[in-house]
Amino acid sequence: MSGLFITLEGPEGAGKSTNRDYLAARLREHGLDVVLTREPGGTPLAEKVRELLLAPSDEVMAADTELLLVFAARAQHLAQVIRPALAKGSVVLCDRFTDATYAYQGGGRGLSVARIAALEQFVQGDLRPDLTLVFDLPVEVGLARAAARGRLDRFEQEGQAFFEAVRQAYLQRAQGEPQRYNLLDAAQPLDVVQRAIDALLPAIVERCRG
Ligand code: Z5A
Repeated sequence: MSGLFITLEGPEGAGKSTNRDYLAARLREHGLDVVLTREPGGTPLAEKVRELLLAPSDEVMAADTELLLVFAARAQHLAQVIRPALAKGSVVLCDRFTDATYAYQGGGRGLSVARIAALEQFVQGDLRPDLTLVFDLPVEVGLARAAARGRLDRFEQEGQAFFEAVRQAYLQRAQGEPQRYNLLDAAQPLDVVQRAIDALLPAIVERCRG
């Protein structure tokens, strides 16, 4: 038995967590076993790495350090949560995964795709998401949603140009592999976004059962 690995991606405040919970509820209505998780994080150890990554600090974190921490957390998450859940046939819904690395460390920090791809292969082997929902929205809309939550984390303190590069990296990846990615307009009201998710449900359920 092998499950289905679905990731949710997009810039800040795009609605990934909100819609991950919504999709989980819809899939459970169909009797599917769903595991909800997130990156960076998803295990106690990986959540500690997340704290290191998100905490604002006077010491500038080198881009390579950031990249290695992201993949260190991912290795733990894969070993403890994602691979076991897929092996028992669950649907894994993960809020961010390696597309975020291409977007933030690649697009945002300017690290090369080749370097990220080498670590991806090292840590994941051939495992890739079966389906990725990309929640796209203008940077200023997402930042306004994030700011409304209060204190900004280390990434959220970056400027507009960083987030524009992140957004463009997501869009490029989605265009490059349309069979894996579904691009959703996350600037729409939540009920409109969720109707778009509803439209994807039959195909997702069929793949889970297939
Ligand atoms: N990161 C990285 O650099 N490299 C990596 O490989 C990985 C991650 C995996 C933490 O991620 C950071 O880690 C992230 C990149 C980096 N950078 N930052 N910051 P995160 O996913 O935890 O952080 P986040 O993107 O800031 O999450 P978020 O702001 O919580 O966004 P979200 O999950 O997409 O949004 P949400 O919580 O569902 O919604 C935000 C608010 O908007 C909330 O009040 C909702 O009710 C509202 N909302 C949602 N959708 C709508 C619509 N459609 N209309 C109106 N309002 C809405």
